[in-house]
Amino acid sequence: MNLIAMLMAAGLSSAAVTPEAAREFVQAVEQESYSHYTSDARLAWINATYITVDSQALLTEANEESQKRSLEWARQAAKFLEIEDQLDYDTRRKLGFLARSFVMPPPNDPALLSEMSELQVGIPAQYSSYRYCRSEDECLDFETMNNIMGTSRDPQELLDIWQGWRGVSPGFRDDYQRLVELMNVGAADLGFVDAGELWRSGYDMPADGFAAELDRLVGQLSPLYEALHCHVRAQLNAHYGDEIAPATGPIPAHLLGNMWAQTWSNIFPLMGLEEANTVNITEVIEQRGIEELDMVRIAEDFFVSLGFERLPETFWERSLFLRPQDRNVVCYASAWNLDTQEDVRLKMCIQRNEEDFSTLHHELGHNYYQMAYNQQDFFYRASANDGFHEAVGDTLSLSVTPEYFRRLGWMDEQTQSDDIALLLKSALDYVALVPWTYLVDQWRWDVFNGEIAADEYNQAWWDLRLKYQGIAPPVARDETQFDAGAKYHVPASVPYNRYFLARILQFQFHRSLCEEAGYQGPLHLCSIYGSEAAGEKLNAMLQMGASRPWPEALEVLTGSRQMDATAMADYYAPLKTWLDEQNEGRQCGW
Ligand code: X8Z
Ligand code: ZN
Repeated sequence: MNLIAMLMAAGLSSAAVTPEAAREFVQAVEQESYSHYTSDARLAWINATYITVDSQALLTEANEESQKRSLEWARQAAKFLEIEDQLDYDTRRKLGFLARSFVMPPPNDPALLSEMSELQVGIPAQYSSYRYCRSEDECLDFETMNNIMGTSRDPQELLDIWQGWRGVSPGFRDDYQRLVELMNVGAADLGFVDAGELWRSGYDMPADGFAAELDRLVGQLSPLYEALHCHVRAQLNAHYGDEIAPATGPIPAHLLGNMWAQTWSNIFPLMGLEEANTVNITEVIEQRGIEELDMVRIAEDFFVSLGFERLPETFWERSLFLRPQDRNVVCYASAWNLDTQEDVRLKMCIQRNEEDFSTLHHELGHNYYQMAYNQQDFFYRASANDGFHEAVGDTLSLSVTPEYFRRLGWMDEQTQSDDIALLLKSALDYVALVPWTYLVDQWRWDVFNGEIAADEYNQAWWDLRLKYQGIAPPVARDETQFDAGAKYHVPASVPYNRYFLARILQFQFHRSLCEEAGYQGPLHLCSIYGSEAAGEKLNAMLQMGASRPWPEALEVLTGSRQMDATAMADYYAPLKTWLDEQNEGRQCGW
């Protein structure tokens, strides 16, 4: 049924703005949205696992159609929201979703809308098709390059790979700039100041309040981050010397073990605690011959130990687990649900290492969330807010402890683990992520609101990285480059604050689940593995989906309605004390 027919069927005319009409409208639209969901998802899946001219063209067309539909619905929803005081809870909440759940707000003008749809598909396709040729006959894909960033200690090689990857983005800098303009037109057409305000408006609180909330949370964690930065910089200096890794000022971005210096655990061996008894998961994977699919099974087993069902057979049949050799795919890991029921899938080019072991828990967290809320109304088949979706699997990763390794038989009973080493390794990922996950959208918000002009993209990017992360580029950068664009989520227009929220939430979740599991002791040694009580508690929140404002979902799991970074700060408190001792006499900051 097309839109007009649907509105007629719902007995609507533009004049009928009544609670009854609003309810019927929401019901009809919910049904129609659902009827398009699977075919749209299949097209997106095909395009992500088979990037060709044809799959892109089909997806572009379908995008355009669905954007047009959403736009009509958003307009109508806005009208009904004028009488929101008279509406029942569900109608009001669902209308709110219809009016503002856009990441890429479509402009009213059909020509602009179509242009946007093309960029929306084309820019990520360019990103995913990139290879860096370091010699005439050696062209590298992203996974290979990221592996080198994680394992090489040769500064020349690191620099070469770091620069080489940044060849991915200059080619779409102009396209991105145009996309920003179009998104702002679309946001304005929907009644928002700009696309950034629209992005900030999806959190059951005023957009400004949300921005202030992030500032509060990042502030709670900055002493911990600065202590970590100070110690890491000193260790890098000891390893590489003043020329490569100066003892003061910002850390050069190519030395931290990751393409974007976002997680740092790959340089744990340089932290001077090599002798500590932590389990090196990469080594275990190699020594025990654990294959890619075995890694997925291990992550699945964790969920099963909490009382969740096994993944459906179709998951194993339909997922993409390895990078195909014969075609371009979007390798960046993501978890899908093709029918909002049981057709869940993973799309990932799994590497047999510790980083991907953790990413697998992250991705299955998405899939289990999707299945937990599949009994909700269609519009509520989403997470409480986007940070919740990103936090589930990472919460489980905090339970990957020595106790868990013992249960897997990866560590013998006698081996004593070193608490500081464990905490440091974990902080190199999760604490390092804090300023990074905060600043990516600080940059985008300022790009959207014009504070960062189109000819300042790169300078502004590095200013933010310096300010919040204390990181600097290893070679001079200029405006012919587009270093923000070298991060997947920028060309793919995936909002990034969700990962910041997830850092805060995962520690709140972990604390509550450990309590539920009856655990007593330091939280970094708690593993909820095998606790059905914890699983039940988690599931109680997951199955709510987006049906209630996120503070209520948070309350169900943690008893609190507030996001609170003290759970994270407390978790790392013993490390903070140790770092402060190490840093004594050092000049910290940058
Ligand atoms: O993109 C992801 C997931 C998919 S939603 C692998 N993450 C962020 C990133 O890699 O940049 C997880 C942590 C941060
Ligand atoms: Zn994710």
